[in-house]
Amino acid sequence: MSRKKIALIGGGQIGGVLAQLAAMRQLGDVVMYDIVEDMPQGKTLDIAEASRIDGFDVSVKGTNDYKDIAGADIVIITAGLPRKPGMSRDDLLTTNAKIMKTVAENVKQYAPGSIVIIISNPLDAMVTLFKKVSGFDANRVMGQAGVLDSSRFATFIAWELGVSVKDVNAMVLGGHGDTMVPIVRYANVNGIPAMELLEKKYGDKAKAKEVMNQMVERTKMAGGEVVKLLKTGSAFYSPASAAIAMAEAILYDEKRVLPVCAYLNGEFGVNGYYVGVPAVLGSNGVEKVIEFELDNEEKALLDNSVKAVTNLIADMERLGF
Ligand code: TXD
Repeated sequence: MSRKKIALIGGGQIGGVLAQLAAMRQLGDVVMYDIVEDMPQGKTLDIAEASRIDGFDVSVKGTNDYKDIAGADIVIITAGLPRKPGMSRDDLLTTNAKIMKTVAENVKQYAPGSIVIIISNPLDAMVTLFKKVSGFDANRVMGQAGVLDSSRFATFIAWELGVSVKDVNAMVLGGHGDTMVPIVRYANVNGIPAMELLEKKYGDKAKAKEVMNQMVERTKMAGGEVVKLLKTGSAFYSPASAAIAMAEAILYDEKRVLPVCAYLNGEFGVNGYYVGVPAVLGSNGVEKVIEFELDNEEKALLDNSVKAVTNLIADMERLGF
């Protein structure tokens, strides 16, 4: 079996952690592309020089030439600019859509057999545009949001209940924005409903609900909480970990059930849009979207989130993409 190849488009904050994690877990040979001259070469040289210490023997290389991504099995995209002072949402959408269009054309040309995980914001729009420009089948183009948002939710529940986060299962669906939908009803600790444990802890249903609501709100705003503390950028360790978990599920054909920004064909009543839903990830990418019954409140929240996504896509189309 030949070694797998992972191409990273964008060698910024998240790209750097992706390269290090992919190397340390020996997922395959890593190529990091960025438009900034020398920077991806410098970052990957730094990572490669730790190989003796960390004990990995995959190759880690940086490049400014798309030719070097040829033959990639997985492409993870973080290319794009963050919002700068004075920049409107439309300005950012236009800038990043231009970048994503170029990225998609090059991935199509140089890595036509790859499976693509997109991280760049605004996520739901960037995934949609990549699929449109590349013409790749929907199962081979997905976005990362839910794995991270769910991990944040699980982390807050674990802290609140004083249990290991390894035993907490929690899922967040919907678009990657303030309208995301943490599914409280199914949040559990090794199968025991988290709400039941909160009620036991506080001996009061109303108080338990209030504490859960606080965790739901913190999850929705978790990206902003990190931005506020960092002041010069957004979260980068955890988004990289999330995308690596998705890449592993694909490379090792794990059939993991993860919340993924996936193309919907009528599932959850949505047709022709990318939305965060549980899906089976394996060697064919998004192999199956898993539908389940939502109660009325969850359904209303998901509809609201889908509306935010359709508005975003309409904005992008209005801007000519
Ligand atoms: O969960 C999620 N999906 C996210 C998404 C969580 C956190 C941050 N999220 C978004 O990821 C964030 O809003 C950004 O749109 C991306 C990447 O975040 P990162 O923190 O890595 O941004 P950087 O450090 O600014 O890196 C972006 C890199 C930088 O090195 C640029 O030189 C490069 O993108 N860039 C390009 N690469 C290739 N091709 C082109 N055209 C290009 N333009 C800029």
